[in-house]
Amino acid sequence: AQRLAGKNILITGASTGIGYHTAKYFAEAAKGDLKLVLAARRKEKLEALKADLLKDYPSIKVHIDVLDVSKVNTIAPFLKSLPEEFAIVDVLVNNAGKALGLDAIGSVDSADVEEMFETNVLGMIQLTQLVVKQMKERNSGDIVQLGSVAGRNPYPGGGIYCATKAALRSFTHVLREELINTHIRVIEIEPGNVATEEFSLVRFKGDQSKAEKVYENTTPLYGSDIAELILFAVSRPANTVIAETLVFATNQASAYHIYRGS
Ligand code: 8X3
Repeated sequence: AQRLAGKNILITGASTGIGYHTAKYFAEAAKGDLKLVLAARRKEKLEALKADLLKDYPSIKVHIDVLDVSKVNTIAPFLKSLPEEFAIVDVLVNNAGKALGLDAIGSVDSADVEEMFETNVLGMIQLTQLVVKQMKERNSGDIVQLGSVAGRNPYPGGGIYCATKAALRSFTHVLREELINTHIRVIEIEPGNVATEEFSLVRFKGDQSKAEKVYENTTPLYGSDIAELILFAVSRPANTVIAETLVFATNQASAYHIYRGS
């Protein structure tokens, strides 16, 4: 908690899933001695989360703002509009991301291709470029990248999503290389199957039964499990960087292999 004291944490995709739980875990660990910038597309969800956080930790400072990272040219104005006390980002959590469909290459809707690349890659790159600039000036900061097992084990039907996460992984490695002579830490978290409220629902465009099948007969990871890891990584001492973390549910061994009781 001491290591987080007073820090300003910017989380994208903060209204739900891993981002939402990360906001809660940081608030709890810092006992409210923290600043959170929570960005997502849905304002009502952010407002509810902010109210919740303030109820539990009256001393916490929370700034919420609507941001759709896929609209890349809105990212600079979003950063510029941060109130002064939130303007310096100590920890950037690049969490916003999505998978759409499981279509074979040749049949992937081109709007889906664009949406996945704009969200997972172009938006993430733009935000990182802008934030790393200020981190370099101060020679401090943490950048947490939400990768995926999909970036290491590409699977049939994941032609685009896996490519976005491989791109994130490559970009992240370059960033760590380039920042080698700084105090900035680059942390990549690569979850396997995580049952968040919406990941699979979004992938299957609202088809509840398809979404539920992903986690059927397994005990998956939950958003809170990944939030706990992000918190752990960020709260290591300054001489330690959790550079990569491939993390599975106990009954998963690769993107292709999940034990479902048979
Ligand atoms: C999410 C994990 O296996 O659906 O990044 O690609 S998977």
